[in-house]
Amino acid sequence: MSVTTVAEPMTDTKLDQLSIDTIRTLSIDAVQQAKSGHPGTPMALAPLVYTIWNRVMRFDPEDPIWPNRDRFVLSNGHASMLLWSVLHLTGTQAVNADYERLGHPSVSLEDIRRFRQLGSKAPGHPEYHWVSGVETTTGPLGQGVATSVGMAIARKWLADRYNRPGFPIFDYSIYAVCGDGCLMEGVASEAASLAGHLGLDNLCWVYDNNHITIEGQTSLAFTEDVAGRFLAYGWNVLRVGDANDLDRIQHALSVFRTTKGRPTFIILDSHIGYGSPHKQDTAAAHGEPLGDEEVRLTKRSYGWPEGAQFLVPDGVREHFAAGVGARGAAARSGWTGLFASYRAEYPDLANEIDRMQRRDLPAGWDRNLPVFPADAKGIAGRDASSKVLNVLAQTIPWFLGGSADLGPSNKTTLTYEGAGSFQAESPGGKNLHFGIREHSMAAIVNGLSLSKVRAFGATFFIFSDYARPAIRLSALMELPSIFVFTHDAMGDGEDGPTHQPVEHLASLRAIPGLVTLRPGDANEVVEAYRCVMQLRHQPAVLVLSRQPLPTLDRRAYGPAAGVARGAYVLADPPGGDPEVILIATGSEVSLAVEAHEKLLAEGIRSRVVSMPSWDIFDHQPQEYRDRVLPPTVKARVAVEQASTFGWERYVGRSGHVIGMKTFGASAPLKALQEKFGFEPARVVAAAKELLGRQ
Ligand SMILES: Cc1ncc(C[n+]2csc(CCOP(=O)(O)OP(=O)(O)O)c2C)c(N)n1
Ligand SMILES: [Mg+2]
Repeated sequence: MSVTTVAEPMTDTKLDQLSIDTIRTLSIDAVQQAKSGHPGTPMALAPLVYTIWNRVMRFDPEDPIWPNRDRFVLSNGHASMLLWSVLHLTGTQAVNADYERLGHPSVSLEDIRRFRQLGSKAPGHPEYHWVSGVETTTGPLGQGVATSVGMAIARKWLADRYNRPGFPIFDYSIYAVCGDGCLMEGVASEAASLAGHLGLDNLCWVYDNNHITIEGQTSLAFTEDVAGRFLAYGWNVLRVGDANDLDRIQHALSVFRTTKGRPTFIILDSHIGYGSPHKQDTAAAHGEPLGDEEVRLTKRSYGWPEGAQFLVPDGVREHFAAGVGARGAAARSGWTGLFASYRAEYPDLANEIDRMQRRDLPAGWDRNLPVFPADAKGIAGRDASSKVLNVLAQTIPWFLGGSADLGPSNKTTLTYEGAGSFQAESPGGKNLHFGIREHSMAAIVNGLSLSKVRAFGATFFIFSDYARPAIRLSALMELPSIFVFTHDAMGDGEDGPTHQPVEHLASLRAIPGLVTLRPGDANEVVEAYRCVMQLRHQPAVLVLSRQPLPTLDRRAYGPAAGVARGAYVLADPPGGDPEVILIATGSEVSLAVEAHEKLLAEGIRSRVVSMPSWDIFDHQPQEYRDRVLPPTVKARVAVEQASTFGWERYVGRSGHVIGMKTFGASAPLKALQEKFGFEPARVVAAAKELLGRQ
């Protein structure tokens, strides 16, 4: 067979096979060239990915961010060459972070030749922020499928709010491909359970049932009845016994599209390393190059020119153009026309969609935000947050979220008239009930964010650990996901050390690009939200108190708007010129203020800096940072009910940190504050010691 030129008209069947083998051989060659990567799964799943993309998916390579496109998630991200091949062969165009089309392909053949090399648009794993056409970053197994549930929830919500009779503005489907690894991960189970409960019939997972993982056969560790499990979750379960049978794959996908009330799970029996005479069906095909000789033998088995590398035979790109290209272009142009009529009939809704797609906020989104009067008794961070959330959810129609079964404790439940609960029968509800599934909650919030809905997820701060892998991905993807964590420190006293975060702030502050905010009073909570809502490409964590915190009198102290700069001067000695600086966050801000008043009374010139966010402060100009923390003032005390880890950067080597070096304990808050030294007298003593004024 001639593969470089098409001498006679090719049948569609031949072109199907040629296209599939192009994906396979590009994958093999790229891994071989890189001397690292995962060839086996792309070799096995090329027919699946080909069928989804070229026969089924509604996706226009000319506009990979068209809002009503079908979504494709490669949850087994190690098989990234599947995605790079198909993005290349479809000629998918590049788009930048401002959603502008750049006029060049997203993944070039040169990128594929430079698979896994610095700067290549074909990196080791699919990366959302880096390559257009990637719908979500995958690689940590289980994340992709869990995120796909968020995408499916978003689609249901969007359809409910924006579709009108004759105007199916949002009616896309979500396809996710996963392997054994994804299905062993807890996060996938959490997400599948919720998807079944919610009856997400716009969601289809295809399971690559190849019985192989890295250590060998799945019989080593994974012998459950996967089909039975998904049936029990309430999914429709289908099976395709041969991963090379395009028609059966297509049929299963068509069953998915007509199935109502349940998500679909397709078990696809495949052979990892398909076509490799010595490596097929072995773990050796998973994660290393086949080797030169095996590459030759494999290409021979495909009827491929053995010496050719990175070959895209004539006719293949055209075949994709005639398949997904033509179908996607027609669908997008039909939709564009439909949306123009929709805009004429429903201008306000169309305007909302426009803004949402650009991650803009509606005009006047912050007009009703509360201002809290000074109050010594004060209000808990979570209660202030509740008021803010209920305002924002009304002024920003596409802002929604929920908690992992802690709504009443987190105070994140939207209580205003008509907020509603998101359920299968009420997909317009704005309260999401994630159940006790923190990890998938965070992944689902990411899926919502990827769908341009503005979303938050909530739990106790201590359980942010359960969500951390997905929080990390939100930062890596540069998504404006919002995580609301209450019970920020020792305030949950009697629950004891299992419920008292210690290292969590340090751990989240260490995630690049994540904005972590721990506001010190109710007005700082408001300002923290004001700041967070305006982020377009960064996730944020809000760390809020369970117990009331005094609402500071802003006529006497610095304005809470300083939150926007990460840290600001809250209190100074008369005339300024401090000799000691007290730096605090969250519940320790009022403690620092108390200590400051005592120091002033003793004639010590102290300054209080409220520092709700390290991340934001670190991004301020040097001049501002030096104004808040003058380099000449070396006597500095930081106070925070959390691990002291990292505070040296602000207090310097000569400073002092009052924080946690051990786990907490089970006792009333007052006793804990005394035991661990979170009392004004202790702060005063530390300041005086630094000044040598004992
Ligand atoms: C959370 C997580 N743990 C471990 C890994 C490392 N890892 C990558 S692939 C893989 C095996 C996956 O097996 P399977 O999903 O069956 O993929 P196949 O080899 O069949 O393609 C492992 C353990 C990972 N990427 N993510
Ligand atoms: Mg496997």
